Amino acid sequence: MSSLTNPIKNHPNDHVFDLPPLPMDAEGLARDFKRYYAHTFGRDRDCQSAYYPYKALAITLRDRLMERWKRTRQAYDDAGGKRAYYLSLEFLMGRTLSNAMLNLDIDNAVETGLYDLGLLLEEIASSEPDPGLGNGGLGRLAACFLDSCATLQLPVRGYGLRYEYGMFRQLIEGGEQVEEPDHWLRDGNPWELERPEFTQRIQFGGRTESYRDHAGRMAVRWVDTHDVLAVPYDIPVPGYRNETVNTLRLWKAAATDEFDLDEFNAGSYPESVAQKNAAEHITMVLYPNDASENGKELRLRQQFFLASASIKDVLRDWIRLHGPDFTRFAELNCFQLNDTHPAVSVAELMRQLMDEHHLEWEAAWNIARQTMAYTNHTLLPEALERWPVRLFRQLLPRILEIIFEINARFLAEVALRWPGDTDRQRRMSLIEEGYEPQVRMAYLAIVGSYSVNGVAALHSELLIEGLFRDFHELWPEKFNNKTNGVTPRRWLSMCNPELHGLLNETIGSGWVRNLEELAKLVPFAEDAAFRERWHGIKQANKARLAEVVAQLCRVEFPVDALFDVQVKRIHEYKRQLLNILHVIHLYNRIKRGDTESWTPRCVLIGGKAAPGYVMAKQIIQLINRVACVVNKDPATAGLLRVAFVPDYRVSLMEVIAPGTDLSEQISTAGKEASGTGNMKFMMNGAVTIGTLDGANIEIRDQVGADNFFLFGLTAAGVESRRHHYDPNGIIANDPELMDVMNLLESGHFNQFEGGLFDAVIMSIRNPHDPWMTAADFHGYIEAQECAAAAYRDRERWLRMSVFNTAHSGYFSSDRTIGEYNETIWHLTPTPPASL
Ligand code: 26W
Repeated sequence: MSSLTNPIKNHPNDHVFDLPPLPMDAEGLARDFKRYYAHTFGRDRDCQSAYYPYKALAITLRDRLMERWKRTRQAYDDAGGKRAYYLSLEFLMGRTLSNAMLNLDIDNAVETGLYDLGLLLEEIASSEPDPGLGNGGLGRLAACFLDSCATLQLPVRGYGLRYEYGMFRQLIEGGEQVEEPDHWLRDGNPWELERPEFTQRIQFGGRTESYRDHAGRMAVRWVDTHDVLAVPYDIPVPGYRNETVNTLRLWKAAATDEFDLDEFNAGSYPESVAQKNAAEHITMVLYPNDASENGKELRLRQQFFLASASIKDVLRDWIRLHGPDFTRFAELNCFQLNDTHPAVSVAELMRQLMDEHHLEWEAAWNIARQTMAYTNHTLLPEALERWPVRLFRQLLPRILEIIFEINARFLAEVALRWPGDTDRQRRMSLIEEGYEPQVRMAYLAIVGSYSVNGVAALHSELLIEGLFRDFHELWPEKFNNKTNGVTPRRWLSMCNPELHGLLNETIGSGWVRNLEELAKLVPFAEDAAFRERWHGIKQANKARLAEVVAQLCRVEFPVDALFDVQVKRIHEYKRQLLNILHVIHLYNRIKRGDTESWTPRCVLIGGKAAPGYVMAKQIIQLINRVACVVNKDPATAGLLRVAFVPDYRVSLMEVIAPGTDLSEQISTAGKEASGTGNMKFMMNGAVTIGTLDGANIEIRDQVGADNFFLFGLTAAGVESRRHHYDPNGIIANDPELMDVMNLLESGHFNQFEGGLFDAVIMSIRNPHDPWMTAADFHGYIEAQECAAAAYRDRERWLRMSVFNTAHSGYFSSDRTIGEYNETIWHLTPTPPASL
């Protein structure tokens, strides 16, 4: 590549780049669309597939993004201000097309232009694959954050991996989860731009040796490595109607052109080609584990691959703009680590600065700990990443040396502060000793960062009182909270256009950028005509959801029923089991004729279980068996329906959130770091039934206790109950729970398959049940009864619904990102020159 001269670069003037702005009106858009459809893709009216219209439209829009993208880059370079990098193994972006049209403010023009050609935009948009490059909340949060950074015109770049296979597709067969690979890139991705010119070389394996550098100083080099190329693919991230287009840069692994000479000379040509293949496996597949680490070597390779490539990219850019002088680097750069997944970056930044750019330890360390910031997303001990020292030594020997050195210096600091407290040194060490010593990635992240944050007020509190207590004692100023948020563009404007319209008409359009303006809705809750329109929109959204449920689950959801929804990853701590116990309780009531002043209810549950998480998979099966029994029993007609929606993902949530009445947020208190689905439901006018956990607490504070159905133990209550938790006593003393357990234990939902749900049942009866499902059952069914009663009073419910939307302003990710910027990043908003 470098041996060729670039004919454009050497052109005597810049006019090759001077292009008139592209038209943004219906006619101009339709013209480009037709040209791409006919001339680029060679299709005509006989083509049956909606896929080519989608591709033609995508490229039409991408051209518009491209002009703004270049100007945004230019503005950031010209300003020379500080930049931030969001490092994440997951970005759950969802579909791009509708979001790009909304943010470019051409949704109406496109719709008109296509309509004139006899095409339906909605049909075209729904043929876009939904890229699932994330597991759940953490990955989707990263995507919402990028949207807000672009909308606030902050110079922030996302760095991630371009997985060939995203999150598996979930099929339900005979009530059980079956996983199917998701080859989302098969037909290409029109939104990405390959940038081979910025390819980086990443080292693995080998050994280290010391040598004297040109100045006679001792230095270390990492040699005999097996290298892999990292090729960047850029995805445009448009801000909301502001001309800014930021970048998400995803790395793909590619083999180098070299052969393993030893193998080659030994005559094993096929083996040496196969090795190249292995290099490309690094970015083949997303690990589908949510909240449990499994210590696989390939996963550590992915983490280092992301860290090394991204840091090299940033340092290359730095040298391009500032030359090889790093004195101002920390002042002008910062890295936000999305959980510990990219935490190896701390050591990798040190390595590059010392071994490749010849800085001394002290200088490199000062840069690392002034540029790295770490966000924790979970308190669950099983989700805390630890890597065997053995694995590090084999895969990343130089990185291990650096981690040992960081640890030695850190423990000396601890010893200085608490002389003789060896127990504390052992507790705080980056290395957990034992039969198989492990590197504690969270501790590496804390020691190497200037900021450590949790994702909701309670979560941040629990972190400093528990998991990170010792570190908080040492460095209290490092710790802070940033309550999560979600982007109102995707999660209100785009997914609920009817409500968007009503809001604009009622309070103006400022709320899209400044969500706190939704508070102006409060007085309208008292306006009966307004409530009627609110109701009409909700019912239309429920009808749209009911259609999807009918199609995917073969279950009819009548729109007058209460739509009660829980969608999220399946995990014991999230307690989908508690939800289904309530369903069984309602079924029992129906069977015993206890249906006076009944509220018809449709219960929808969805979510994926990690493929190796046996209990979560059984819970899915139980939900499906209960649904089957309930739905086909004539006694439940018009009273109760239950469905499990397969393959829950971003594009499904875009239909589910607007059509939901009651949002289920029922985790064991102290276990859900924040939750973000809870915020999407609230914005769309659902009322929450929930525990005092994560951001639920702040949701309730905002909307008021009267507009939230609260139940259950507090986080402190859960911990104090542990010592004397007696689920069997609770069951024996609660006739309704007893009835539920009896029906479950009788095998009513697993006829002819004795014992199928024994493990699930035993977990409820286990005195060591960490999730204390039985403890919260009674409170839960009482709160459900309150919700049912509230729903029967239509005007009361509508007021609650309006209040929920009206008080959701705090949960905009614009607010969250504003706080990250105010207290951690300190970036200057930098608008591009307009076209
Ligand atoms: C090592 C594998 C692994 C993978 C994912 C460990 C841990 C995770 C996380 C727990 C993932 C996650 O999605 N956490 C969620 O992050 C959201 C955004 O902050 C929060 O809203 C959720 O409460 C939290 O569970």
